[in-house]
Amino acid sequence: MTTKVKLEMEPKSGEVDPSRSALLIIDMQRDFLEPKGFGESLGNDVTKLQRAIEPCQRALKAARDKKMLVIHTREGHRPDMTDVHPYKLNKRGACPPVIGQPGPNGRILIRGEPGHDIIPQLYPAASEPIIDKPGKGSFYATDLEAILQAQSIETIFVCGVTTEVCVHTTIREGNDRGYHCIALSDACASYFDEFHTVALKMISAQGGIFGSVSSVDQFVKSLN
Ligand code: TIU
Repeated sequence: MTTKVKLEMEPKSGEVDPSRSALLIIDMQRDFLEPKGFGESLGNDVTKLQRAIEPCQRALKAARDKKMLVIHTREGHRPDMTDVHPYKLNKRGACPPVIGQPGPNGRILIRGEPGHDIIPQLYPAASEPIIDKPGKGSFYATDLEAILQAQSIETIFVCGVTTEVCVHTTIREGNDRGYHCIALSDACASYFDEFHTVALKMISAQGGIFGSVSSVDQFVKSLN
């Protein structure tokens, strides 16, 4: 038997089944949130992303308390970099190559390096799957869909960074695969304030063209 709960969300509030829901925490990695990592090397102010940490912690606690499936993702590449395509590596010369360069947290965006790992504040429990992804979307070249199908998931609560890049790409991919993707607005963050705002609007516009938008408070309230 399923027990659905009410959730306030845009564009239309409704019911979700926590037992068929997952919390997906996107790329809360040191390389995006701490100085001298990937994000800062691209010219960004990493403190803007740190705003999502506390809301993500609250969402994570609520999901863990409810025994909801929690999945973490990390963007990154093999140490030999054979899975980095030329466009991603140097963007046709638009900026110097960053991936694989040495930094204080190891080689940037390379699996196994300290900077590639998830920040301590949101560190995955041993039982929580971690998806290592080479791209922006969490479905591309990963086994995320196999996990969601095996666990009978129909709704994905999405948080993490950055709103308009990896969060958005993942929500678009999830929507096309038939999942109801719900962004938790305050638990997402961008290096660009205006992109964060517009990216969230784009999800719920047109009757929820890509999914829905809710907040951590509403998520926690729905689970209590
Ligand atoms: N640069 C940027 O905004 N984001 C990324 O490169 N990856 C993610 O969003 N995780």
